[in-house]
Amino acid sequence: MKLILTHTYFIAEDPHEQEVMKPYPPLGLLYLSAYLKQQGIGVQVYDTTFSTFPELITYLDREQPDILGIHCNLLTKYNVMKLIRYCNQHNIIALLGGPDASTQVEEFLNYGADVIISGEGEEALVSVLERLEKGSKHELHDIPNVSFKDAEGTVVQNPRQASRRHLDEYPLPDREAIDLNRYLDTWEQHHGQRSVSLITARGCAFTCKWCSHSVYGWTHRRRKPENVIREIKGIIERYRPTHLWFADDVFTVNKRWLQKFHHLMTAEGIRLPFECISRADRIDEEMVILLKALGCYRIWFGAESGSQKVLDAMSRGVTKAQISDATRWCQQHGIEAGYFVMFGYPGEVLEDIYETIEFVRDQQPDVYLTTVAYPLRGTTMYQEIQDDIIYENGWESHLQRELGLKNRFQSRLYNFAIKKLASEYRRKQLHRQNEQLAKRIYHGLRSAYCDFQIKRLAGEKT
Ligand code: B12
Ligand code: SF4
Repeated sequence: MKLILTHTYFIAEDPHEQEVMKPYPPLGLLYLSAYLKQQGIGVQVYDTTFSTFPELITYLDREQPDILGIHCNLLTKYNVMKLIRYCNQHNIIALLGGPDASTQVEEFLNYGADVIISGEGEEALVSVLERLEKGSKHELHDIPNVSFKDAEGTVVQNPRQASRRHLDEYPLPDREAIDLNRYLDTWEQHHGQRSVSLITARGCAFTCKWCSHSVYGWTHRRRKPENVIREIKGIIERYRPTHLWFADDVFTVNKRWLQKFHHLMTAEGIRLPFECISRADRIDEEMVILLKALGCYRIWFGAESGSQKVLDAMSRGVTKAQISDATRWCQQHGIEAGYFVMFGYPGEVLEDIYETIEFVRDQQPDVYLTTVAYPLRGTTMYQEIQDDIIYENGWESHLQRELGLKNRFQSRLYNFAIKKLASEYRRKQLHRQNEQLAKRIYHGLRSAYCDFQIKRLAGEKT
C-alpha cells in the first residue's frame, strides 16, 4: 500500500512566521520516515512548509496514495480537517498522529479520520501498516496507542502504552526525505545563518500545568551523547549549517550528560553557535560556562510570570530568584537570556500582571516572547478549569488556543499588558544605556496610556 506522510503547515498561511522566517522541518515525520525505511516499508514525505494547499492536492491527485499519514498540531487543525474530507472522497485511509490528534481522538474520528495513533509513532505505525496490508481498518483492537472505528462505527480507543525503546535504537531522522536546503536557504536569506534543528531527548517529566504531554506523557528519555554527535557530524558534512537548534523541551536537564557531551564535542573539535531551552532550576553557572564553550549563544527560559503565586499555581517548580540567577549567569558569560512570558493564567489578578511587567523589565532578558494562556486538552490546567471554558460554536469551528475562559480579563486587557511590558522594557533599556531621551519619554507616555486602559478594562471580566 502506498503511504504518504504530510503535515499541512504552510508558511504562506502564517503571517507571523512570514515576519520571523525561522522555519524548521517536521522532525517527527522525518523520524517516522527513517524508521519505516529501516523496516523495509516504502514511504514518501510531502513537506508542506513552502507549499500551498492546492499544490498539496495536486500532488496527492497525481500520487494517489492508499494511506495519508497526517501530523496534527494546534495550528493545523482546519487544514487537517480539509485533508480528511479529501481522503474520504478519494478512498484514502486518513491516518492521524502528533500532539493535537492525540487528545482529540473522538472528534477527529467522528469527523472522518480512519485511524489515530496517539503518542510516539514509530512502532504503532508499523503495526498499523502491517495490519492494513492484510486486513481491515476496523480491526486494530490489539495495537496499543491506536484509535479507530470498529465495523459497527463505534469509536475504539486502545490503551496508551509509553514506549520503552532506547532512543539510540531509532535511526536518525530522514532529512533527505524533504528538501532541507529550502529551510537553510530561507534562514540564510533572512538571517545570514544556516540553521538545522535536532533533538537529544524525548518527553519531559516536569509538571507545568498548561503544557501538553499528549505525545510522550511524563516520561523522559535521552540519547547518548555519542549518538547525538554522530548526527551532528552527519548534519555538518551534508548541510554545512552555521547554526543549530536543540529543540528539546529542556536541553540542560541532566548536568552529567552535558558534561560528557561537552567533553566529546571538544575532543571532536566541533563548535557551532546554537540556541536551546532550559529551566532556571536545571542550570548552574558551571553549566552556563560549558554551554558557552559549546557555542551556545542564547538560552530560553520559561520565566512565565513575575508573580511567585502564579508560578506556584502553574506548578512550574521554579522560583523568581532562580530565574534571576540564571539570567545573570548567562549575561555574565556572554550568552543571551530569552524569556517565555505568559499572561492570563487562571487565578492571575491585576497585581500579578504588574509584577510580571516589573520583573521582566528589571531582569532585562535579551529577548522575550509573550503568550496568553490557553487550555490544551489533556493538560492539568484544562482539567482544573474545564467549567470555565467558553465553547461558542462546535468543535469544528475553533482551535484550542482560540477558546475563551470565564472569570478572566478580556483579551484586550492582555494586549495592553503586553504593550505596557514592551514600553517598560524598552524604557529601562534606554535608561541603562543613558540614551535617546525623546524615545524614553515616548515609552513612558505609552506605558501610562496602557496603564489607563488596563485599569479601565479590569472591571470587565468575561
Ligand atoms: C520544536 C517545536 C516547535 C518548533 C518547530 C516545529 C516543527 N516544525 O517541528 C516551533 C518553535 C516552530 C514550534 C512552534 C509551535 N509549537 Co511547538 N513544539 C516543538 C517541540 C518542543 C518539539 C517538536 C519535536 O520535534 N518533537 C520530536 C518529535 C520526534 O516528536 P513529534 O513531533 O511529537 O512526533 C512523534 C509523534 O507525535 C508521532 N507523530 C507525529 N506526527 C505524526 C503523524 C502520523 C501520521 C503518525 C502516525 C504519528 C505522528 O510520531 C513522532 C515520532 O515518534 C514540541 C514538544 C515536544 N517535545 O514534542 C512542541 C509542541 C509540538 N509545540 C506546540 C505548540 C503549541 C506550538 C505552536 C502552536 C506554538 C504557538 N502558539 O505558536 C507552534 C505551531 C507551529 C507550527 N509550525 O505548526 C505543542 C503542541 C500542542 C498541540 N496540542 O498541538 C507542543 C507539544 C509543546 C507543548 N508541550 O505544549 N514548535
Ligand atoms: S513547560 Fe517545559 S519544563 Fe514545563 S512540563 Fe512543559 S516541557 Fe517540561
